Amino acid sequence: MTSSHPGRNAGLPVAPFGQRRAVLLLAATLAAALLGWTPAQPAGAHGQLVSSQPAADGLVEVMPSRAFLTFSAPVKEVKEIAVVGPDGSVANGTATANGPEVTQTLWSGPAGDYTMSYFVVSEDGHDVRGDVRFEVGELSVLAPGADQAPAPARSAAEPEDDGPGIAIPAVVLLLSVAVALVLGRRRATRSG
Ligand SMILES: [Cu+2]
Repeated sequence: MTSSHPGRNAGLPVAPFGQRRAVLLLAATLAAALLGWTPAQPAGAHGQLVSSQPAADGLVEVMPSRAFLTFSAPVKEVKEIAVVGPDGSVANGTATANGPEVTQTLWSGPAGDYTMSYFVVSEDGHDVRGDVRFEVGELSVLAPGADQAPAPARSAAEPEDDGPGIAIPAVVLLLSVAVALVLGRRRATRSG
């Protein structure tokens, strides 16, 4: 484009700047309207995995007969639920979706590490996929350090929550003791 070259435009009649800007704005607005531009409006909600059974990083003593996956939005279609362990796949048949919940029937499987991979289509038409890792086995059988493993311990002990509840009354108590001591001493000096 050479039209912006100052030498070529010099002699041409040019609309005042303000007027030109108004025309540009109007043109842009019309173009946007013609293109049907609107802020992206998904047809449905985009789902994410909210919880599962077996739970992520969880330990189950025996392989359950069914696995459940709960999403934050309805599942339109299940592409695949795979549950693979030490002896291969334990997925028994095709998974079914009921609203936001997906159910997969399972064969029994030996103790060990399992990965449940999900691939579903969310309400808004987007693919949602991921892995849930869990373990089948008895607590006593686990190697040392495994009892520090995530899910059960994490929900049981949340020390931060108790922090302020104890700390604030303690501070208040200390402050009142200090105030009482100061007042008491003042009163003592005044009377004595
Ligand atoms: Cu989406």
